[in-house]
Amino acid sequence: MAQKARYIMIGGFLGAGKTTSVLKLADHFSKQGKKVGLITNDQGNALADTALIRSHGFKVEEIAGGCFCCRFNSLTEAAEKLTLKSQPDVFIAEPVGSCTDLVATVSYPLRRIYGDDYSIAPLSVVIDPIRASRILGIESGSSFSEKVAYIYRKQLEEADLIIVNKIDLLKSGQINTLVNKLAETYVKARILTVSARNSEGLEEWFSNLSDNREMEAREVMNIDYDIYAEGEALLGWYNASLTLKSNHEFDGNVFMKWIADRLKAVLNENQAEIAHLKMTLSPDLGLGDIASINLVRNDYIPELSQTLEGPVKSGQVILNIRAEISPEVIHHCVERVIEECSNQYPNIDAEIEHREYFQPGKPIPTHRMAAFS
Ligand SMILES: Nc1nc2c(ncn2[C@@H]2O[C@H](COP(=O)(O)OP(=O)(O)O)[C@@H](O)[C@H]2O)c(=O)[nH]1
Ligand SMILES: [Mg+2]
Repeated sequence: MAQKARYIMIGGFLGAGKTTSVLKLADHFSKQGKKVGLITNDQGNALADTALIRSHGFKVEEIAGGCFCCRFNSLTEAAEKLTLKSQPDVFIAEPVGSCTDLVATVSYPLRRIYGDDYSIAPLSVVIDPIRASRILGIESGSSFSEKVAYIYRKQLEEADLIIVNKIDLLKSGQINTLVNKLAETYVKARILTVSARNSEGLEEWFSNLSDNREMEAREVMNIDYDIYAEGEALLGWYNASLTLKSNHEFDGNVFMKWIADRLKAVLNENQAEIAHLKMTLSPDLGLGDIASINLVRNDYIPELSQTLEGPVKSGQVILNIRAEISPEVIHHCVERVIEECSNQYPNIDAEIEHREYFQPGKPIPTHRMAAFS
């Protein structure tokens, strides 16, 4: 019988560093000569992560309009499509950052129904250490309200591997305090510290995912779906794609930074707790390079994680914002910044092609199963 494909899920809250890690993991397997298929997921359409992953040359399928657990059949269809295209040895899936209960609704059903096709890796949950320290009460600073924090803690509770990411941002004392708190609270999880951006500590993590060992069977986590749904409904979701056209070449990196800085200021004015603001710019001409900018907390700066080498004349922007505030408020913030942009950059014509803003609906999983025996 042919070797089973490996199914790896990298979970974690919005902005934790899942996509950054997924790209590193995909590189890791590619270097070993393995074929990789990636699956992204969003509650809406037009996802910056998909554009980003594609720009790195990986095969990717996007499941739009709902989470993996509620669109389980789309997940297996996406894997089948990738199989038809390129027969991946490894599937790496990034679930929506506000999702939890993935073991019972995705891992176990995959194992039970498709166990002959896939071997299921342990579930990794990536965390931003500053966000986690606030949620766990180790540090003060603005944070989400209790029902959103409930989802965050449930994600940690079901993790086989808790990946404390971005350790480049912390002093070793702070890392130790966080790791100790996690270890005493989430006793079943293995805790690893990494910097996905700097490729620090990744080997140990990736070696835990690479062999063909099946994830351990555990009791299904208790979760209150009403609190989970209320927590998700406190989050505003905003996705847009815009076309940019200009008579003159302009610096796309400076342009992106200007927009992200203004969005941050306007969202802050409106007391939105920013979970993740992510924006990509794909020039129409060029070799497929794209710029990507991110903001993951109100008190941080928008960072360009990928920049364009040359100037741009036209292109496509994808803008994704997730924040604890009503989606209408996010919409008004974006409208205001686009209007300001037309004054700041009168030569650039920005036209919205697609736009949606909403609160995620109540999660209704396709399956919810106990561990395989
Ligand atoms: N300082 C630092 N930033 C990181 C690291 N990993 C990811 N990031 C940044 O965190 C932000 C969110 O990352 P992303 O991978 O999009 O998170 P996701 O929402 O969980 O997929 C981006 O600005 C990344 O560049 C890291 O190891 N160190
Ligand atoms: Mg992502």
